[in-house]
Amino acid sequence: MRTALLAVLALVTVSGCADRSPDDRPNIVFIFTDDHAFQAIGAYGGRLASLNPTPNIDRLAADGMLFSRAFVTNSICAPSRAVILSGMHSHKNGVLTNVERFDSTQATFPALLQDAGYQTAMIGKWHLKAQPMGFDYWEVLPGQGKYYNPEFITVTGRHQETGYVTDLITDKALDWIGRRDPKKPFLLMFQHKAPHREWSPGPDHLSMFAGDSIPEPPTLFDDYAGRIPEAAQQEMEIDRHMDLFYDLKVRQNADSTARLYKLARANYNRMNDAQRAAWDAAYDPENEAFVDAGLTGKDLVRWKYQRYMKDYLRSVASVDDNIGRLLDYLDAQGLADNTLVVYSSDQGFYLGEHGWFDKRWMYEESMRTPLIARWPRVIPAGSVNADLVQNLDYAETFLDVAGVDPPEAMQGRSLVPLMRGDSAVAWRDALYYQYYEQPSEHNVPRHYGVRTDRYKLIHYYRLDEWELFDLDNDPNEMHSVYGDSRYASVRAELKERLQELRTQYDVPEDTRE
Ligand code: SGN
Ligand code: CA
Repeated sequence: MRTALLAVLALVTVSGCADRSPDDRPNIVFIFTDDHAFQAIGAYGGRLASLNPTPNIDRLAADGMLFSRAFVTNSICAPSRAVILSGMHSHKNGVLTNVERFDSTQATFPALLQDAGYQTAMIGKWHLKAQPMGFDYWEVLPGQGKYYNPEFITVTGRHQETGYVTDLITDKALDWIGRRDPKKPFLLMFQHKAPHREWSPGPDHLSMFAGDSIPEPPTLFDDYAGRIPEAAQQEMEIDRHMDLFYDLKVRQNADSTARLYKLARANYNRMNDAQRAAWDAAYDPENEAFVDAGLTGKDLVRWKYQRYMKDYLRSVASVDDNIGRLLDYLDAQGLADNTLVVYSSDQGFYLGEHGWFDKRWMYEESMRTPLIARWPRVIPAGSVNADLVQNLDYAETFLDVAGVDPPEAMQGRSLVPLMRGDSAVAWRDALYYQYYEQPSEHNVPRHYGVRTDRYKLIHYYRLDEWELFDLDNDPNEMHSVYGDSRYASVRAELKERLQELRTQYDVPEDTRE
């Protein structure tokens, strides 16, 4: 199949057609961030929207389609990336947790697009351990990467650059688009490190939101009473687990563990003199006032939440500015009309909901992910789609856009019919989810489950505990109704649906240690 396609392309080139009529298959720009919660995107509305955090991402939504119910299959970084590249669930692509190395030789959509004559590039956070494959050009951060003066890896080795990571990744992306062969379509994977922990803002945004009070979520002081007992034993609370120095930049009052203290010092020491001077000027006065105030209890949690959210939104603001640079560039080059631009993140994130930061759980804030697509030739401007879509669908979507047949083994579905606004398309009614990374940082138990339009059933399979949420009555997932007799038939139906999905996706028992 691939060979046949290559032969056709070779013929086209040999006969000179390519010169007379350029290959006008659509370009694809995949903008991907790390841990960007939909709650922190203006176009998604919600309690933070009035702060106007993302005017450029919102521009994509205004000119394209916002998917209001987009989810991941496994809410953690490397697994999400592997699902996106392979179009298969974690148990099929081999990356169950952040620990496994991605097998880059398996079929991925970039490699298939490259075979089909696309120019392909991967720039920014990769996080899959193996060397990237299927790209004409790649330049990636080692592991998580650093915010200030980061190292990059290319095919020739590793080097360090001066500057802020989000700006540098954008410089490289624009540079690559400028260097490509304009006669061929391209795929650009433009993948940011921000706004991942430790949420270090760039030099242009250090004082943003300084005088603002960020609205709190209603569940900031959750007591976990309505959930499995282990919900109270996670290690991702703003109160108990967020570090003053590493996470919140209060070097004047470190309460750090040795590990986090070392990380915090290393981040601070990476900055050059000018960067550090700007940093200190922004943080020191507030930090000193904080130390003097000697806050405790809920007041301390509230202060930590404010500092967390401001740094998170500042990191997002830099991403958004840089997306603006990219969109302006596409406009200026006349590329916007025939380019599918997709905005997404590797999963959602807790912005204080349930008192948390981080992700991993099948609860809405982390199972959901932002998904916005602009493609002026196909997608009606300002449209919203509420179907249950997943990161599992991206690979087949991109192949469809390029007119390439997906391999049999891929498990998602192309979103192109939804993008066209085709209301006749029969869509899935349930999503499968599984999280595997336990024991691990943040102490979230392994679980799998099903989410439908209205309900979510979660099985903590090593604890043999269950939760069931009625999302219409309890959108914040505070009270599991698993044991409520009024939900007996719903529970039975969902268990059956869960089993069907496990069969459909060919999910084996997780017998790992
Ligand atoms: C680091 C962070 C965690 C985070 C994981 C996974 N800790 O280990 O808070 O959950 O990354 O993030 S840190 O103290 O080292 O910052 S992921 O995006 O790679 O999945
Ligand atoms: Ca991540």
